[in-house]
Amino acid sequence: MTARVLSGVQPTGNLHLGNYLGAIRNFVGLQDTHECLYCVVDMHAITVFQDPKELAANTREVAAAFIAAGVDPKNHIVFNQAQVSQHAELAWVLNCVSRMGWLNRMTQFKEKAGKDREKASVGLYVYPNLMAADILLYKATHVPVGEDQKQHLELARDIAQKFNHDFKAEGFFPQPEPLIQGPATRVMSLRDGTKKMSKSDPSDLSRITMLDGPDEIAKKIRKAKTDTQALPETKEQLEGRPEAANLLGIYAALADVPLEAAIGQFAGSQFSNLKEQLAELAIEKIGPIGEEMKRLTQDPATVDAILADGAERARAIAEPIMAEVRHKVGFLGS
Ligand code: AQP
Repeated sequence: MTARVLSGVQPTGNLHLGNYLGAIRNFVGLQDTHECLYCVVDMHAITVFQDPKELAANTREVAAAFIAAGVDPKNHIVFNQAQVSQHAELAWVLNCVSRMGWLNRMTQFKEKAGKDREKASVGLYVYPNLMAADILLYKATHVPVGEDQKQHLELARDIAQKFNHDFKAEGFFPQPEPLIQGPATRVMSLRDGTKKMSKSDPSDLSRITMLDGPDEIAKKIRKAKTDTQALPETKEQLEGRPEAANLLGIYAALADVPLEAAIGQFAGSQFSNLKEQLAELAIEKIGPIGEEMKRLTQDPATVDAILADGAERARAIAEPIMAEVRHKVGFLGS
């Protein structure tokens, strides 16, 4: 079986360093060894209301981020989910395979729905089934994601297995493997090292976005929360020091060195030294990607053409697999 990669990012605005280090950056390296499909998951985004105009702009922005980071839309596939209707179609079938008990365990739903669960959309609840459909529609074997998506990936594996079992189709859907890579698989908020860096955090200072300029990047790192001790000498000493662990993890990921190397480099020094060098490095690595994203989004027709072309090629892979699914399920006319 060909090793096929699929991953997605939601166009919900405020694309940040966590999305980049946890996911998008890893998309790039996989292109040499795998056939890759990278998807702007606009259908996932609407599980929480999105202003239609903003959704369209954010969809182009995420596509631009993929390309600016180094994804090659000619040799691989970049598209937005809503242009390939088979995602929705397979998601319905998988809604009927997946179990309520499985979804009830999903921590992301609990976090996002919060206390007022009754008011959350049904889409938010079945989101992991749509994510399973995204992956299985292409029989993708590998899924590069941040740590927070691990549970959804495990669910996708369970759904694949149950579909194969229920429809007596041993080996039809492969078991997708999560690829959770690098020293920054869970980038934390700059304001609170125990909270994930996230698009929806009300504090702009909590995240570095891909469109931040040098001054904003430097300011956010300068203001990042710290503790009162000097930086540790060993990985074990990071225990109970979430802010130190986060800043050193980000530094290691951006410098492309193991966490141990970053710890060694700053052992015993003050946070101010780490912050200064981290700001310099982040500006050097993120700045040019943001500039290229801005350039690309100023030319929406080109981005739209890339997405349309990607969707056409995605459909060509998806439709024969979806046709087999219809047939296995017993839908007439298939
Ligand atoms: N903080 C993070 N560290 C590492 N990886 C992260 N990812 C997200 N946040 C971090 C990874 O980015 C990819 C795309 O994520 P998404 O578009 O599904 O968005 P999300 O996880 O909903 O992003 P946020 O920022 O967490 O949004 P909100 O605020 O809405 O909850 C995924 O591979 C994800 O693992």
